[in-house]
Amino acid sequence: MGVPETIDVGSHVWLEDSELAWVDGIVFSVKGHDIEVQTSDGRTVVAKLSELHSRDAESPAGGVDDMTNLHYLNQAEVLHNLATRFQIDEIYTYTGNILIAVNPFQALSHLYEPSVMERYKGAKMGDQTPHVFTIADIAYRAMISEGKSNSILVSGESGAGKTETTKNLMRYLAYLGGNSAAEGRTVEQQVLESNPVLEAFGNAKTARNNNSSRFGKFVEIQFDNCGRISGAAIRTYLLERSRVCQISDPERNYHCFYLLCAAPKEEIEKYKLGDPKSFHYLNQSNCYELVGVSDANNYLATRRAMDVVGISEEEQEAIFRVVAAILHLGNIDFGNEEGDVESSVLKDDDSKFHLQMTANLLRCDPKSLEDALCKRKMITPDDVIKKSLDTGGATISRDGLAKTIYSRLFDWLVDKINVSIGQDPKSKCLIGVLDIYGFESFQYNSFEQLCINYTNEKLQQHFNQHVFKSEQTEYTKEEIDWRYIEFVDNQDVLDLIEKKTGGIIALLDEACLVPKSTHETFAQKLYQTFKDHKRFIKPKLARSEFTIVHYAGEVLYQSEQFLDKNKDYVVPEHQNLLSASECSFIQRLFPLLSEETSKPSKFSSIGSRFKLQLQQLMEILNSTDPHFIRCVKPNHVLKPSIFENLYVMQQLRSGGVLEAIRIKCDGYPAHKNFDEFINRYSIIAPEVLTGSYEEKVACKWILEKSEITQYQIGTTKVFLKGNQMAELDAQRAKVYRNSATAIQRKVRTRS
Ligand code: AOV
Ligand code: MG
Repeated sequence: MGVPETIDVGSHVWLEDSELAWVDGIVFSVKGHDIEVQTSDGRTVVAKLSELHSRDAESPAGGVDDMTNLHYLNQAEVLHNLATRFQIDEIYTYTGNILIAVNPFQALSHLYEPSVMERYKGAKMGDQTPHVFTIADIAYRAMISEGKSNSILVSGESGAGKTETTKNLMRYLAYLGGNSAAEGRTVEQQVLESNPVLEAFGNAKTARNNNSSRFGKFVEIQFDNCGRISGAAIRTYLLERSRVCQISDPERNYHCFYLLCAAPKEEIEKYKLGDPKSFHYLNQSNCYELVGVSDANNYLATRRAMDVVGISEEEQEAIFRVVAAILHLGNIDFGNEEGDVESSVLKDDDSKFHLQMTANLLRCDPKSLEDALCKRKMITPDDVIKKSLDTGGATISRDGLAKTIYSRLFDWLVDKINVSIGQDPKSKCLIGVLDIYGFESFQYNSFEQLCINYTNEKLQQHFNQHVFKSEQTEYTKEEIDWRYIEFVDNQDVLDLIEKKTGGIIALLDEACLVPKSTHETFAQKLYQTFKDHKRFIKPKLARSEFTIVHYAGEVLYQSEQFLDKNKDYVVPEHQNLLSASECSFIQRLFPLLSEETSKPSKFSSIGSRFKLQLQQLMEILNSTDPHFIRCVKPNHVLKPSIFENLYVMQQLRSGGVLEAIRIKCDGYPAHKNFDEFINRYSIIAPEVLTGSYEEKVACKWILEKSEITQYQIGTTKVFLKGNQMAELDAQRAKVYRNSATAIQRKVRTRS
């Protein structure tokens, strides 16, 4: 892309560099294929033509708003443009109609003030500096004028700024569609305040992001005929359950645990809490506090947000009581009675205290809780017996209970918010905003990472299809002269994961159903099945690990916990314990099940359900007009003003931004049907309308009269380069102006 074909001495160039991606320099001499470049950092380097890109030495100091307007369109210029803008806090840049948002890692509050929203209201792309508000505004106007649902898809890797961007989009939509005359809590307030509530329970500090979303979210904002927000629905996807009882340094558990430990004194006393360091579920990591964040303030803010979304005082009390119970539950340890390693008992007085506390808070019987943790009912041909679990089994049982309670609590919150905001059954149009966990590649990648990365593959394909396929299919259909642009299609990765028979999820389900399977037999099955798959790698000497070559890079997965994590199964002892709780809130989290659904043989697959949810999401997205925002993380250290070139470059490449730029510019960004084109522009050449005329010929004539070159005429449409439509509009406006002046003159001479 953009490599010069020949080069002269004195040319300004970008030179490939292993550390900076590109350095700028000037061609000093050309000897055959060897080009000597003097770089701005004082080196002389001999390079090949293919290692150079043209550099625009006269580029505007503040960069350009839209990459498609770059004088030289190449990777180095694109990167330089983003970096230049980033240094002056211009974090938003368009690439055609895709918005690129670089995370500033500092509060730029002047960008989001109400007066700024006012300014962006109804403004066209290009009228104002690029902004998320423009994207929201365009989606809103398109929805009103075309009566069609729109969606805004925010993507980018973990910590790139998706959630913050989504919140700004929602604030702006609430501003546009808000009902200032309404009394009491408005729908839009509830929609906005659902964010802090869900973040308290579904976000946590990870190695990549201090406020990482550990669930996916699609918010459908519904509008009435007048364009006012009339309802909303929040769908969430796969909360990471393992975090509740397992974290590693320097991560944290879900925010709500730390918020509650920082609650006012009465609550701490009531729940017998205290220092987060004293709880096993929190002290597996050394990180307790977040820089610049007050858990105490956030606790109060979360309670206020809960009020707004319609969670009653009693419900809030029950929610935090359950959160406290989980902390105490995690501190119950198990030991053996002398000489009996097969069974387990409470380890010490401390464990007895925490058991008592957990039972109190969950409003259940302490002895039943102890039995539910340490014993299992076994059905033999003759009898039903209670078998003791060993200490390992009891610990797994304890953690399983904690995860189940927490995920039921989270689902309850989402349902409650949905019921309280309410859906508008009459609404015909919606704007969907998608904020889903970004691509993840950690040192240890488990089932959750597979699901997260699978989601990102799906969305990447949607983006590809939209930007690339739709554009190219159109050109081919219209039989215009068009060079096919190659792009990396990821259908093969998707097949690898989701294919109905023989995909990874299907094989995992199979393994979960066969009693003797282990993660190793599962991995062996993968190795056999995908021996020759381009996107699957068996690492040397691996027994249970595997690598998937994702669109955004390779990820090594450890399969140890895959089988367990894929099983959505609540132990009947836990179910019975909690459905008998004296607290109606907890009872409702665990409604009684029919005998059929509570059988252990009834396997319900989390992976398959997730796959289905994703399919449904894609169906919704496919029925809407999409708008894309690509978030970019400028550095690994989460600090302001640092722009790591190579890291940004990799994100632009893997996110398809570079190819999107190329296709936009190489192709014809503006398309118009013949009749629409004639309707709009025949005023420039009215003679084309006389008598019977052929549409195609008429279009051609209008274009020639306007002195537009390089256009293409397809079988039903006219295709134009980026700025040609604006040029035609300018000519059309001029004709109107002239005729208006002529009419005025006539009127004046008559009177
Ligand atoms: P993510 O949603 O993309 O990650 P976030 O939206 O949580 O990332 O952004 C991470 C952090 O970057 C935020 O907590 C802010 O500190 C900062 N940030 C992002 N955007 C802005 C902005 N526009 N202005 C100021 N600061 C910002 V993940 O949820 O991990 O994939 O699963
Ligand atoms: Mg997020």
